[in-house]
Amino acid sequence: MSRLENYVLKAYNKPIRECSDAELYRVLLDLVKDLGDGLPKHTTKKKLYYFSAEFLIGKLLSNNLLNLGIYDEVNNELIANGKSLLDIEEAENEPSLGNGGLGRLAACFMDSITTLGINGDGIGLNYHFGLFQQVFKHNNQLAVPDPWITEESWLNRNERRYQVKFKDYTFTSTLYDIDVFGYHHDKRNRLRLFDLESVTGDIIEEGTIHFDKSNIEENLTLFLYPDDSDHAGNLLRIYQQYFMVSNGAQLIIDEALDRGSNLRDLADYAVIQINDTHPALVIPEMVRLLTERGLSFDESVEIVRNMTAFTNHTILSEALEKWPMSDLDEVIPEIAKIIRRLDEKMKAEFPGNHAVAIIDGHGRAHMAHMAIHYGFSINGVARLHSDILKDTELRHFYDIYPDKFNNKTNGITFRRWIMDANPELADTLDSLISPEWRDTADLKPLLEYKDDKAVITKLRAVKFNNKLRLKKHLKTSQGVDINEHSIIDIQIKRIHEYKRQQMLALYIIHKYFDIKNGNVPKTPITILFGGKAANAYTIARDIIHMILTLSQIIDNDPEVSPHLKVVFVENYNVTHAQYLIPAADISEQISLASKEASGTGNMKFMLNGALTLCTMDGANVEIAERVGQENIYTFGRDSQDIVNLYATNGYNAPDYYYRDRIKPLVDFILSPGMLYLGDEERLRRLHHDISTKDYFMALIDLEEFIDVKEKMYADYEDHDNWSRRTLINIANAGYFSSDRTINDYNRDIWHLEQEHQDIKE
Ligand code: Z57
Repeated sequence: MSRLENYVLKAYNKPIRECSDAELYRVLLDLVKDLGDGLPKHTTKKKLYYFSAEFLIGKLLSNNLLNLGIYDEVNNELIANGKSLLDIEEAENEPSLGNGGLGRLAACFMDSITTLGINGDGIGLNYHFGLFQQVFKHNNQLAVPDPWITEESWLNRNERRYQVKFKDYTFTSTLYDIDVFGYHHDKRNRLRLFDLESVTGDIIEEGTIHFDKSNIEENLTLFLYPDDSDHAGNLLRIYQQYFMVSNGAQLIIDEALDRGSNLRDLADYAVIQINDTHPALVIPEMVRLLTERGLSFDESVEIVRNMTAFTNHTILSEALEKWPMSDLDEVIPEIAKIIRRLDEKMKAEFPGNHAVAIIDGHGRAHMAHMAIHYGFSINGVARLHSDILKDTELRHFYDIYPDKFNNKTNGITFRRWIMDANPELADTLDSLISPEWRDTADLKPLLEYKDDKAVITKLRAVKFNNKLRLKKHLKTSQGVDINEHSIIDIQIKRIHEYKRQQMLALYIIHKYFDIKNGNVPKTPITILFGGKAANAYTIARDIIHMILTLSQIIDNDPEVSPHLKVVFVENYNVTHAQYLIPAADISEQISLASKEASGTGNMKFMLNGALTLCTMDGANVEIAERVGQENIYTFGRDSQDIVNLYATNGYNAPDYYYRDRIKPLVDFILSPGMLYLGDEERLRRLHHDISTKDYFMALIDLEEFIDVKEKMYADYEDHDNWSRRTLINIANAGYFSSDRTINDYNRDIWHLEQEHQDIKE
């Protein structure tokens, strides 16, 4: 009897074929957890703690089966019994413990850390409602709570508990662990998600979330802040952050003591990576804990400095947290006191250098500044971004600490983003270049086939099948029909002015006019958007409204709808992404240069054989460098131009708005048809914003964008050459494996023992 049959029989006393999908899900959950429990533990002296407010892990069943190496075995047995793993995974809720790129990066990193055989856990919070679910109603985004935790889940209750002291409360935490498995490797790591038992969830209301300050006890881990590079500071956020880092720091000390540390040598036992500013309070908290255990302040500070490294993910100042000292005094006075001492200590060392102060002239504590002074490493997430940090945003820090600065270009895990999301492409690669790429991420051997007609045709067939799969998915998930023979053109990411979804919308208006004028495209075009807007971010919600209204106008127009379709995928998340990305022909990466620190969706599309349409921003620069100018479409002002324009106040939206090619497109937002179907207040506000302010300069690159899109659609008609260039993109994607990224972090920052080093690039 097979392992699975055995489990099913024990649980339900019947054969596999008589079980429901929900029953099989439960059995597989148990089976995987038991396998995990049987794996050996890491025994190394030093351990990594990756602190992050977000871990956007996605559904785990297939991914865990894949990493444990039993995916095929289980899948085949299910098929033989008339079941499907995909249907079974429908029973799993996607944990919504992240907003966007930063949270997803943390999830990819945990996979790679484990796959490389590094001893490292993730430290975070177990938000009961995670990020809100996005629902569209009257062409508007509504935010609905997402109670993702079910009775049986990947969360394992841990017996560890810690006391966390605030000014007005002392809480006892609880801890949930989620196992993280590495691909083909036997040692497991864990995500350690701290929680509070008293959190109930009663105070959630449809669409809005009420925060009653006197009720921290019931609110602390209730929800994830719906921000992405967009700031909504308040006391609850300080409560959450301190709760996370205090638990994490106590865990580090306990585990290090268990392994033989005497605390003076703590930096030999632990290294902390701070993912953006959200966990930066771990620095004063660790100082507090060490002084409480008898070490001097200065000694504690040096230990903490030697064990802490910081990653910056943005240059948008509103996302770089600055806490008013008065707020810190109100919530965590002891920590506020330590921050003041850290500030004094640093000011004594750099007298008069106001640019590098922790506490500024307005009494606000800059979390990034604290993390740079009191850590040993600061890195950006793509080469261009790291250069901008050194030359512009953090140049005063670079002047005093040049050796702390380094770059770690982001990456993505190939387990989820090709093996799980695009099995047909993965199998094709196996048969062409041998399955070795699954361990090495080396896809370069594929280049040998770039002129092989049969291979080109095969890649095209795989793409077509993925379009069919997406079609079916969109039909069941939101009742939308797309044409599987159309060009699939996708922009999926959080909605933000700097990412310029509004610019793509203006292009769609151009195309709409063009088709009305009789210029029908040879191949029909489907443009898909996906992404949530922070609910308090009005203009972002206006942009969603504009796109939804526009798509309705197109659907209603029989002259246009056979040639152009616009879909806004509702509630975009990791699960949707796994269907969308493999089906894409065109990857939209059109941020205003300098503003997108890296991007990681860009890498996923490339790996899945889409061609990129991009500005020279973030990691797009490195993608372009690898595939060569003939195999990517770039346009727009570069980051130097944009940085200069901001510095000199040199951009004036009306200069662009009044151009002949632009004005009619922007004015369409206020056309009778749009006003008839849409919400006048939203549309007027958006029109006014774009035509007068346009802070993120959607209009500056619009004409060039239109031209390059037309060229791209025209080039698509040469099918063989298009597919040949997708092959070149796939073949060069190896560098963007998060295994390479983590290998770099470990080599340059963490210096941990690493069991596996199969990385090629
Ligand atoms: C977030 O998702 C990112 C940066 C932030 O400061 C916050 Br808050 C959230 C993103 C960047 O915008 C992306 O460019 C980057 O690829 C991603 O973090 C991972 O580094």
